[in-house]
Amino acid sequence: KELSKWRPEVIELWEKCSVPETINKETFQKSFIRHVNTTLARSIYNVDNFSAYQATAHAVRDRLIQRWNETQQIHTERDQKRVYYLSLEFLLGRSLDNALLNLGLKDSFGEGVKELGFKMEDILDQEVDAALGNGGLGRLAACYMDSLATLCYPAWGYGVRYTYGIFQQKIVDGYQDEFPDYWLNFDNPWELPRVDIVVDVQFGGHVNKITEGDKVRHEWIGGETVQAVAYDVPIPGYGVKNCINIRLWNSKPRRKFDFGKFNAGEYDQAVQEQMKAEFLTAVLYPNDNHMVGKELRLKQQYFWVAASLHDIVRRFKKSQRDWNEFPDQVAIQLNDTHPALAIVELQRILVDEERLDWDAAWDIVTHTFAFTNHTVLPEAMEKWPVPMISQLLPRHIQIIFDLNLFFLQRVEKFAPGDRDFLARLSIIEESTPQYVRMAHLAIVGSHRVNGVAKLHSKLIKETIFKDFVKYYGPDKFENKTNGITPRRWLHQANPKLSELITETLGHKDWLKDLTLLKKLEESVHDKEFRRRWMAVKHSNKVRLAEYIRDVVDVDVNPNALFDVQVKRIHEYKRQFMNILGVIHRYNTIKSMSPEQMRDVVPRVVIFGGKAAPGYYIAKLVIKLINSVASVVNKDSTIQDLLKVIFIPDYNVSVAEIIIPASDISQHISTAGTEASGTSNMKFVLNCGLILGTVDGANIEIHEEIGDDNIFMFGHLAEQVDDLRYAHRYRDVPMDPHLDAVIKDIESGSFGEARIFAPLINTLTFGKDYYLISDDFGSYLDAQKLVDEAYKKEKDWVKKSILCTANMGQFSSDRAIKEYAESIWGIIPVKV
Ligand code: T68
Repeated sequence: KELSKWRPEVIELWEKCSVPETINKETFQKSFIRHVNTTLARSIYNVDNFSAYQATAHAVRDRLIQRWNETQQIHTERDQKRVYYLSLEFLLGRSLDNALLNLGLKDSFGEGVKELGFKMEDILDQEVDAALGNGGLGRLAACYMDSLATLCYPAWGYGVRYTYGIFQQKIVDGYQDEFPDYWLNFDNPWELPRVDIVVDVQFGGHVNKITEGDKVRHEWIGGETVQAVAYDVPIPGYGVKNCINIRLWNSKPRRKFDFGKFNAGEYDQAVQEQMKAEFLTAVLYPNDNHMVGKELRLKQQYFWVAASLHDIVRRFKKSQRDWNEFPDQVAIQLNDTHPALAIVELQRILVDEERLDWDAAWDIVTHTFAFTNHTVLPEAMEKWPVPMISQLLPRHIQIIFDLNLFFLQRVEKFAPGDRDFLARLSIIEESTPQYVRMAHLAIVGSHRVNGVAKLHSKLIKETIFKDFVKYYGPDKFENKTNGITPRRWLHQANPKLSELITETLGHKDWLKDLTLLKKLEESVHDKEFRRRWMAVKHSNKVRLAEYIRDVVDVDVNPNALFDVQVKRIHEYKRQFMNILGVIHRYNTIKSMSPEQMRDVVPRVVIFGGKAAPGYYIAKLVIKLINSVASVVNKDSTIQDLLKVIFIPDYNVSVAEIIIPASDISQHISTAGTEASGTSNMKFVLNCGLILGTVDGANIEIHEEIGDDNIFMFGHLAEQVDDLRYAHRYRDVPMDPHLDAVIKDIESGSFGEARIFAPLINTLTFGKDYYLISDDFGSYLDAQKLVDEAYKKEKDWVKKSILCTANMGQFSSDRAIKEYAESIWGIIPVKV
């Protein structure tokens, strides 16, 4: 129909000209030079590495756009059910290397730039990370996009285009300092601005109640309007032509300028309102696993949800289907509760705008949404004050109360007279002021709820969502253990290991079916293979040692055991326990005779991670690590047997250097607190062993790789309540080794003791909520086992091989297939 307006010869010409050119070294070079000359307006006389990066990126982008277009066309033509992944965070990292590998262009482009006088590594190094996320949750969304594209599912991501990503961390005098991440400073070749796709989003105003015959309807007249502009980020699949889309929304003032104010001489105020609109998507809130009740955050959430739903509904309406087919065409996944307002927004659109009756609309809504929970920590549970929502979204708060009323009426029938049960399930917390519990809203509005690892999914059913399980029955609640993409986290981050695996298995299919790694087990008895495996690890350690020298100016020995803990700094993740263990190790070595020292395995203990800017205790942990590092690293009496490194500004690109170089990594959260963890998977896939607690995905990794290849310690989740109770109400003696370490800090061995007093108080006056004292003994024992095992080199390499070989389950491809089949009901559409 659309084509009929063109004459046949025009269509023919169009088709002739749009045949994609073949891609090889020569066509790449032409495209590179054309972009230098035209896109960058430079010439051979002034191309530096950065311009070379830009030109290469643009050459790749041209190809991505072709694939993106084809994919969108075919998905539109087929009009099959799509999944929309709503995530307030996408932690994508760099794109160039990933795109080259996924498109299979790495070799030809590498040669191409070399002939033009550049090194591919230098070019890749120019790219700044897209860091639109805090940690695990945002990175998970990025891995899932990679798998959705690779598995050819019809899928879109929806997020926010923050002007500032997660802050940059610098260490000044041992303390964390934050700097803005203005990542869009230079042009971003990985986004396609869609200036024509603009959605008006309203806030505030009032609601009109309109009576028509015996019917009442509501009309929301917004007070303030902000525009959402779409920026599309193409995500190429690996080894397929499919290229999916993440649509990020940017806020912008409405084109309409308040000339009334302007003419009244209030020019500055008129401009200020415009600027306020731009500020809406300016910054990513830098807190992970912690709720911050800022009004601007709530505004961000609604802005993004409203723009995304408008887009989704518009796409659905093009097919002119009946509304009750909506859930057959659309699945929406809520990545945590951040997009939970989408449930209310869809109900509002269906009832107020499309004039469906309430129950029919609610049936559509609940069959459309599914919700992933990522935490059981109480301080992370989102709840918003009713007065704040009322002011910002007056119609939505009415809908929330109505939804809650009808929901509680059903619950009342289920448990007549049980008022406590009703109060516990209610979407509204009856405090002063009242709060809206977003997790409750997400559960009530979804047909499926899932946790992110087996233990976590069990815990949510037994604790925070226990009453909902009683009401809905257990089938609404599922487990979907997280996964990681092997393309970025092995092939790209660890090219040497990837090559060795491909050579050994005789194919690259393992990159699409990670369970094929199992066959590596057969090679553990091959001495030459083991030698090469070790050599790869060693060269990755050399690469990290060079990086460490560059960023913190400390020399570390690549033959030492590299012991790594990199993740957001949080009390529940217990970096504090790690550094206390380091002090214990340091004091033990210091008390040794030269003879005894000969038997010690040299260690480099590496930390990295950001603390939320307002998280005082977490920031003190960073200071303590750096204070210990500065004492230990210059103590010549310990003969380089111990080094402590804090790598600043941990992000996706830095992770790609650190992870392949680890011998042991630590995942030591208090049992029951880390929902899953995903870096644990990355480390083990990269043949690093782990030292961990019985928590999150550690448990399933343990099941897969076996007892001999992992170091587990500490109390179990089911013991935690009793232990906490004991700390609270009884005088529990502190672990003696821990006591000695604390006394050492208090004596000023690592700088002024008073600095660390608040930190130490968390163990004493704070009643050791994270049970460091309870686990310290078994932690030190496990560390001893690590040292002993590392001395047996041959066995260690075998363990390391078995780690990689048994990680097949933890591919994000497996996770995405599970979501697609049991929650979304979508099928692949291959381009
Ligand atoms: C993480 N959560 C979990 N949250 O902590 C981790 N929170 O165990 C899990 O593996 C991962 O999610 C993926 O499932 C987060 O990363 C956040 O970053 C976050 C951000 C904003 C508000 C609350």
